[in-house]
Amino acid sequence: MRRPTTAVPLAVTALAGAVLLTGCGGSASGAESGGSGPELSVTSPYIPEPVSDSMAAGFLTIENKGDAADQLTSVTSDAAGSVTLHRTDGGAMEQVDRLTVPAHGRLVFRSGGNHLMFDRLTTKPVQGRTITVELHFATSGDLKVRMPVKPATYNPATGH
Ligand SMILES: [Cu+2]
Repeated sequence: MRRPTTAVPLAVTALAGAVLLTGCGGSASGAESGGSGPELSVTSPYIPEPVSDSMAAGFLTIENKGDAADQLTSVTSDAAGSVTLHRTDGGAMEQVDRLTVPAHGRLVFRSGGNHLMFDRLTTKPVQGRTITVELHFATSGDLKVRMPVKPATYNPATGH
């Protein structure tokens, strides 16, 4: 759990601000033209069996076929005391309050990038089990996702 240096988050914040402004302009014009709003679906959820008894990471892809962006604002699960959103920037990981699912785009969680972080596990994710999480979105509301526990070395690209 490395914390980024002070210089990194400042640069990241500036960058994220620029992206956000562009995103706002896009969704505003989408609303004016009577867009359909976000249409979310989840693919390839999984949790690699963790070494730790208390912590685990989770990965999935959230697709948005709609005309408006949405924001993943929090995640909850009966299997963990807390689930937080993390992103990885320049090799350092940081917790974030929310992540954007762009219109006609996707938000990808993958090893070495964005991930869900399960803390204070109440159910140990053992291979073959399924952990249920609830994703909370700013616009779309709640989405329940069943995340299968895969081997620690699982690679979603190969399915092994
Ligand atoms: Cu993390």
